[in-house]
Amino acid sequence: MKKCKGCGIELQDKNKEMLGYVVDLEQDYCQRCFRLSHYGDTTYFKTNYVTNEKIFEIYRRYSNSLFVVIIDILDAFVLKQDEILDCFKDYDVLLIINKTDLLPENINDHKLNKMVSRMLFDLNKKYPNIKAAMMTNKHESRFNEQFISLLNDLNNHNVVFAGRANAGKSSLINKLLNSNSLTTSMYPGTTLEEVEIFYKNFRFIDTPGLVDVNNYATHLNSEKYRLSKIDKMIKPQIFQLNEPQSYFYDGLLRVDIIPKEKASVSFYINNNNKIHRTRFDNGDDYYQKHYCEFILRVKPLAVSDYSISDSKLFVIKGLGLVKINGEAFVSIHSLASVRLYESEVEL
Ligand SMILES: Nc1nc2c(ncn2[C@@H]2O[C@H](COP(=O)(O)OP(=O)(O)OP(=O)(O)O)[C@@H](O)[C@H]2O)c(=O)[nH]1
Ligand SMILES: [Mg+2]
Repeated sequence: MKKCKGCGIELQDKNKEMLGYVVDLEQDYCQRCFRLSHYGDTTYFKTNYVTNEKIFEIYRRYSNSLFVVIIDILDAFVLKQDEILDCFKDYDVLLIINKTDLLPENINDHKLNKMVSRMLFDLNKKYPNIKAAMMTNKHESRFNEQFISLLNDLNNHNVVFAGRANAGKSSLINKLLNSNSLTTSMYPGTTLEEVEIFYKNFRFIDTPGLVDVNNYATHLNSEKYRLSKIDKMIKPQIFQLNEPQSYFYDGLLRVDIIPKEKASVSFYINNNNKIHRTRFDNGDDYYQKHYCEFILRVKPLAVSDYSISDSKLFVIKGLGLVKINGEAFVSIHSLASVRLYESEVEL
């Protein structure tokens, strides 16, 4: 049985419409990987192929390995409230906080180090199986060297790269190998099966990504996902307010803020999308008038109310962050199927 070198799917030359299709079984990459890598073509994306149960089965098969668990920095803000690390509680874990290059400029290395070490200190109490942690994009030139030396210290030659879909697992292995052999893409669900790669004295195992039902990505169509995914260093959009205001991020998010006196709100979202602001009294009107823009949404927005007294950071997974300063009453309207998180980490 021959498998695709990019995504791990079993290759077949019988059915063009099915995953794993190749014209000739001599080929190393399936049609889906080829078209995805060369043309960014997502026609062959089947969102329901990978299930978490199937991934847990893979993890169990490699239970004596070291698990390199890769976390997107924007998810890392709420790692303590997230259940992802429970999936690895029986395994030795090397935690990688990835994509720190997306954070805005004002979060310098010092601030980031402080944030991450505080978070790890707390996490380690609950998860003593986290043996080490690293951040990517910091001291990038020495990352590979430091990573390999850490693997040698941890003394396990079987290394599974695991975590949520799109966290950057396959990209990280490519970076370590200095190659493009694994298929990567901006869409979640790229890797379909485990892929084994031998490197130096290690056996690396790339795995498909766990589906996160609390992430906007799981609920958006590919067009809306592409437009709202944060893929560059965030430039926050900041607003001051001393009267009630409503803020709209297309049809994806609405934030109503009723300040006691003065307040400010910062949106950390994809830079190409502009937040629309209107007076709170006009909020419902605006929402109705622009409803057809919001039709791309697959689920209605649900409202969560908060009374805040100084500064609060809300994490809307897969969409961004909203930071509010000041004493205020806040209503956040987000996709009903997505859980809102309040971050304990200060930005
Ligand atoms: N900005 C930034 N983007 C990254 C980084 N690492 C990976 N990416 C991007 O994140 C996206 C997902 O990368 P993949 O390597 O395909 O992620 P994955 O975890 O293998 O995804 P699945 O196979 O779907 O589970 C791609 O668009 C990568 O270019 C990083 O450090 N910084
Ligand atoms: Mg992958």
